[in-house]
Amino acid sequence: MNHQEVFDRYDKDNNGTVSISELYAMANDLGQASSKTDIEYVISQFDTNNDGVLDFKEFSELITLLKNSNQNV
Ligand SMILES: [Ca+2]
Ligand SMILES: [Ca+2]
Repeated sequence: MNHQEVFDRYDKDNNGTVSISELYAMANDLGQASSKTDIEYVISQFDTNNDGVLDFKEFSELITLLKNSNQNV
């Protein structure tokens, strides 16, 4: 899957951003048992415009990092 496909898959409500709850669902999907606190931390690391959610560009950075750490996404 390319980044756009991953983004579309996890942007469940198709509003163009991945929220904490959407990223939480993604982490569970990937077998990464994460608490909401972990997810909030991840979002804070990638949320460059500080709106509390990840847009495609921000999400893409996260996917790049996950791929580099050999996560199967
Ligand atoms: Ca969304
Ligand atoms: Ca953002």
